[in-house]
Amino acid sequence: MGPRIVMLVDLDYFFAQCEELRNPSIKVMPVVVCVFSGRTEDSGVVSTANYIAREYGVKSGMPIFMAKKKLEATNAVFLPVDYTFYEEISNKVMDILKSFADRFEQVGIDEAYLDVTERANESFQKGCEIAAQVKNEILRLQKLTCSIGLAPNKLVAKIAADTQKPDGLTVVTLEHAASFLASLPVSRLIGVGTKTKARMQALGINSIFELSHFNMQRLIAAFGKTSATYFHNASLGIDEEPVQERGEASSISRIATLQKDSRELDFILEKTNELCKDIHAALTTTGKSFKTIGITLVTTDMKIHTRSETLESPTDSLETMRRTVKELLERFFTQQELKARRVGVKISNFLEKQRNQKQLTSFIQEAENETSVS
Ligand code: DCP
Ligand code: CA
Ligand code: CA
Repeated sequence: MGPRIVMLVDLDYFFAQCEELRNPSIKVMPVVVCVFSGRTEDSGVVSTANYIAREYGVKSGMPIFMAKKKLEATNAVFLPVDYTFYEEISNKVMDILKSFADRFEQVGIDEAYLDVTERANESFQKGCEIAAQVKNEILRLQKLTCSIGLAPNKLVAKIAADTQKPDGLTVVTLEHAASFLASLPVSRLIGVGTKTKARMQALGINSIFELSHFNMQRLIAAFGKTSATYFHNASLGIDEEPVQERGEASSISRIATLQKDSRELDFILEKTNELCKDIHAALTTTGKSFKTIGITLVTTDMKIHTRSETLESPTDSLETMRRTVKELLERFFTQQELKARRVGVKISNFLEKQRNQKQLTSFIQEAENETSVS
């Protein structure tokens, strides 16, 4: 069997592009979509901005007042987020994408992986043609531009899509995957966040090339076997994760009432840690792993708040569940002054447990054996 043909399709400056769709006259101006927190007129952060606004240095996550300063001398438009509208458009685009895929996996409101190996007859050339058709259809039917990465796997497809934006199509074949990645910083790999990046830097690893040549024993000593193996394989552009439909709308959740209303993290964690343990026990019987972890908080005013986090890769780890819940709670209580009355934890987005890591390891061993024979 030849290499797979996988694409990642990501819509360009999505929320802002949706706003342009609704009001095409703003297309020629800097457009900034904002999450207004309501405290003062300008408090809150930038959700996203169109590429005209980005030329002035405006970015997702930036405080609104800072974006306003950068765009002071322009006719910039600042608009509030309208998730319902964006979701409606997202659903229509996802339906189009599904029609092009043997296998389809949505990974966010504005992006999805498509496995097109079969319909491309395993031809990368044909895969490129399909990618071009996808771009045309989204433009024709929804008047939206997107950027696509086409590669032998999800890992490389995602990075490829990010290299040319907006309206890009970046193709990386199996033969070129490792050299394509080599010059990029390690932070471009999924799973290398700020902390991991700093730890790698301390080991003298900055580029993906350096990571790929780093002594395996030392890498294991620093990150543990599972992560080290993942990083090593990723640095070579090896990734066997299948493109797969998200698990049915199933989830496991538990909720409990606190002994007293509280916003004290340690007190609340005692309860959520118990809930996590229960959920984990239930999960174990399914033999599945999960990608999304959510919390529900019923506050003293009886309002229900939910927050969730989707991980880069599936896990069945109780520790990860607890850690993520802790992070979500911390974030919630820094944003809100309310006390919690009831707390709940939910995991969802289930996937069958995969044997990838093993497959990857044996792949590497085979490769090493070959070298030692020659
Ligand atoms: N988003 C957000 N806050 C962030 C990042 C993203 O609210 N810190 C929202 C707004 C984006 C959408 O998610 O439009 C998709 O995020 P992307 O990272 O794909 O960014 P964009 O689509 O906006 O831009 P790009 O053209 O770089 O993909
Ligand atoms: Ca996008
Ligand atoms: Ca995206």
